[in-house]
Amino acid sequence: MEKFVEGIKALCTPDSVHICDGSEEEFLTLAKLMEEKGTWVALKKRPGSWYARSDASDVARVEASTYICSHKEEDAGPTNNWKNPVEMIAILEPLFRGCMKGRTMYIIPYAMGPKESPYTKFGIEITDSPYVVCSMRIMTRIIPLNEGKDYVLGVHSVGMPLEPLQKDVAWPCNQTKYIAHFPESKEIWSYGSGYGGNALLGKKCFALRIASKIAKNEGWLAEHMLILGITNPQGIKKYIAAAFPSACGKTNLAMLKPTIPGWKVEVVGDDIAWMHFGEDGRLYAINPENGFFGVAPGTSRESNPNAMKTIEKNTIFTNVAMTKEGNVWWEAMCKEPPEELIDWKGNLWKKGSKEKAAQANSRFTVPKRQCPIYDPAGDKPEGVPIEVILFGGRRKDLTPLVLEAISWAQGVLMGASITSEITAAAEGSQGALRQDPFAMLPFCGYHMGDYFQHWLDLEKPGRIMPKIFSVNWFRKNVDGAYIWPGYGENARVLKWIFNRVEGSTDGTETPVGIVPKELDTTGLDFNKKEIDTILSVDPNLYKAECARLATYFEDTFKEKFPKVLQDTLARMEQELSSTS
Ligand code: O2Y
Ligand code: MN
Repeated sequence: MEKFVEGIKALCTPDSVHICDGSEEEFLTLAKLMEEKGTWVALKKRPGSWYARSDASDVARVEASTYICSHKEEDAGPTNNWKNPVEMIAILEPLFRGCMKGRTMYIIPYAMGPKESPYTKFGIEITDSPYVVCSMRIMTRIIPLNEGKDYVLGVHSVGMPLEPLQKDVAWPCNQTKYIAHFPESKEIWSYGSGYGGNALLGKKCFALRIASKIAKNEGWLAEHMLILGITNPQGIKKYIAAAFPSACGKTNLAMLKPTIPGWKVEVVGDDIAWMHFGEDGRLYAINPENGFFGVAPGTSRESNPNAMKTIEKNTIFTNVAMTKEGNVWWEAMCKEPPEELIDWKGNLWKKGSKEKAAQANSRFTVPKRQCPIYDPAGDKPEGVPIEVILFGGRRKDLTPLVLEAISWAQGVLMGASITSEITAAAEGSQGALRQDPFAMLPFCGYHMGDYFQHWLDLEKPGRIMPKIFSVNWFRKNVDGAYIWPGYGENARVLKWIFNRVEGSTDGTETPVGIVPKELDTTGLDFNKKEIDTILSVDPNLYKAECARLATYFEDTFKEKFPKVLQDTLARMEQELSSTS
């Protein structure tokens, strides 16, 4: 570790070096520094909260510039960009040479996972961005330098050295961007972006891309999953881990406020789960993160009242809009926007404007313990026992509201088959289908065919496997309106799932899984025929879907697509043929 830090210092030639301690004093010093530079604005209406506006070109993950650098191309697989590590270092070294001139190099030692957990892992992030230091203080646990071991080593630079007397900009970054992962040496090199998952290396880079490879080697799982606890009116509690592609309401589900009496949800995590089998054969999950980095637009008292309470204080807001009074605003936060705002680009915005006031990927960064429904068991070193794994997608037709896998293999196939319709017109072909196996497509640090096999191999004698379900909140009727009300009403679906695990409710077996015989819809104003439709399986439509999926798997993963999954899919297709 010392050698890495010394090497990076010699390469990047910063003006000064600061070893971070994660203290409040350090946070405030850096916050003031950023305030002076115009990077941060203190939010008068939210105690301890800050507002940041990024460069307009630096607003999201950069998948095209994200690489897995393994010695063999096959180890990165068809769904990752690949470069040989030697070649990648030859590209990166010249970019990093002198890149921190005129800046301070911050060394952040951090832990991913609860204190004293055997599953916690450690990282060092070297960065020249004070925004990253302050964000990492929320999203990870900053530790003394000598506390951790086996560090995943990371270096991040905004890629904008300063000449003497050169004035800095509010959001330094570089048009050239690289997010390079070296799973074999457990290193991360990130250049050119100061934003989110590109720059906060503990999150997607470490906790998913590097950790997924470590997990494969060590026999556990590093997943793009929320973790929630659900308690029934009798006081029985169960834990669910759930994978959804982006823009499918993961944070809303993690912080769900049930509409059905007597049911309670508590949140452990909203994005990442590390899961290990315990000696008792059960699967235990920890959330390696310490905070939430949630999407702001769409978050409201209706969609996610718990998130709204969580972000009342001590929150960093990035790329939302700001009010004259020193508060924040974003689309769908409330029915009526203020008359005037400063939009995410720093321009005056007036009510009725066609432009969005907040950037679509604008974010809040907030300590997880501020959430009113944060689960105290979320900090248990051994983690929480997972009884249910949920896979979700976004389909306007075909996939039922909820479906239970009949076997572990069928459940793994459900994860591998996650499909989402592209929603934003800006992304191009609206409505087109995007495959996102296990919601891990951008985050799996090795060959996804091997990843499927790893999931299959988890089932072993003596293990109590969680039950696997798929859900789809997004079915539409002929008029294009959502059939299922969603949000807090999703608790009704969780209730059915809970009761299936308890063995206290029935289902109807179909070739593609088990659908509810009955769902608690008491008090819901709904069209019975439409609800019946979304609770059933159309064999003809599903047959076509099986054929579509078979082609996708064969074309993408070729001989690495596990035979067990091929056979499971073929059997489903056959059974559908005999029922249609
Ligand atoms: O990584 C980013 O900067 C934006 S994307 C993101 C952020 C937090 C949690 N999840 C995601 C995601 O794309 O899954
Ligand atoms: Mn995510």
